Amino acid sequence: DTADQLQLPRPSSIAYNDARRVLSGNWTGCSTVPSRTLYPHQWSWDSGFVAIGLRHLSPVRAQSELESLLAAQWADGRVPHIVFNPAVPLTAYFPSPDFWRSSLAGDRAGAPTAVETSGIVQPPIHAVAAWLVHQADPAASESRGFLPRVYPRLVAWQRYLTERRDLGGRGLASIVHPWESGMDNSPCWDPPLSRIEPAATATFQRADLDHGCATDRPTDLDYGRYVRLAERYRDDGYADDAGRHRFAVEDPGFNALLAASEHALADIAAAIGADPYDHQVRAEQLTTALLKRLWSQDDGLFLCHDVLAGRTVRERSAAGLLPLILPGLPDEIATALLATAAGEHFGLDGSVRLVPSYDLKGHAFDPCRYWRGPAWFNVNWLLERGLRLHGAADRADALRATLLGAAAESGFAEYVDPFTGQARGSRDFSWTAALTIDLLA
Ligand code: 2M8
Repeated sequence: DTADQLQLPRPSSIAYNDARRVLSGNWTGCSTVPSRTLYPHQWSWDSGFVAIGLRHLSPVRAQSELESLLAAQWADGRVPHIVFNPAVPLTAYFPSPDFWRSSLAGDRAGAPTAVETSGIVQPPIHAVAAWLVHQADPAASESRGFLPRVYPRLVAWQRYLTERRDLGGRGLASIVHPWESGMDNSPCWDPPLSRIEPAATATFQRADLDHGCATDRPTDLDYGRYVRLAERYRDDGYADDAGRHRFAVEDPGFNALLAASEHALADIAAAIGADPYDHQVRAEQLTTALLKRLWSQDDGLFLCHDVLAGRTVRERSAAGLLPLILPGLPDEIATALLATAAGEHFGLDGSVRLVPSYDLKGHAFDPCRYWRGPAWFNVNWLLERGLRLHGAADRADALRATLLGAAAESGFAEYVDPFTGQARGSRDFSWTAALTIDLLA
């Protein structure tokens, strides 16, 4: 099928060609692995970012990236955070399908039986990605009926989050596991995680340390708690009824993507002749709830809320800047967020190359350790769009230039030291390559 081949790149840049090579190498035939070594299956929000890059190379592959993920959707609407490739040995990644046992959870939450998945979710970038994929080549999208096919699944996914996951009854979705934030070991999860009795390290075998440096990864204590929480959720049939969860946090990054996806669903609905009104209302409601519940005037930042403790988590994470992607943000909030991004905690005024995942001045800041300080390309790509949306074109241009430089120089690293741009984690990482292509296209 020649339509499925990667088209020749338009911009004749070395970075573009190298990024394209990374995406080709990580393509499995219907989706893309985040990394051949560290993450050999399909991940939910990774596929969203990957589709955003792939749309410039092959609209068919970009559509397939999203549709293969949505094909593993559960009957309750949840889109699992991992779709497992049955050809990959169980020992290649932990936790493997025999841990999650999704196909056995079929009755309650309606997990698919034809494919093994995890039972938790990740940030809902998917409707945003679907709309961008469509816009890149409307003819290719229309000829395959892409939007009418994905729209009902995306709606069910968003409704799972706004209805089943509003655990605080405050108009926002809660994450029930740190992995659901995509920012696994962010210091924001330390207080709510401290209440979780860790599973003994001897009861599980991490696979990540076979490929990653221990100082760049979460600790064994973190993993013990991740395992305990996931086991509980699994043994409870992945039920979300009130009172079942031991960890429930409202994350501004997750909810910003939820609201942005509701805006995208409004655009998709209008394009296929459905009524966009409900989506517009929900986007507005989510934005209002973010402002009312998570905005901190003192910090000039959105903060996480620990639902079970009924407390704000007083840690500054880059997730708190992500509502900048929302068009409906009041001017004074956008202005305050821009000032915070440029200030001493995130350094966008020139003291860092890329925005760190966590407060430069925070007690837990570590420039090497995963989501506790390093800069990530998806977060910076989202901020680049947010800066542009809110009139900070010069800053957006500067961030775009450093993003492109750091991505290529680091060999498309998973994450980098925010000051030096030194590569951390795995190389040839898919979303780093995909977002490079998007910025160059
Ligand atoms: C990381 O998370 C996985 C668990 O989902 C892991 O550490 O094994 C995170 O960076 C997450 O955001 C990302 O989606 C995933 C795959 O790239 O890796």
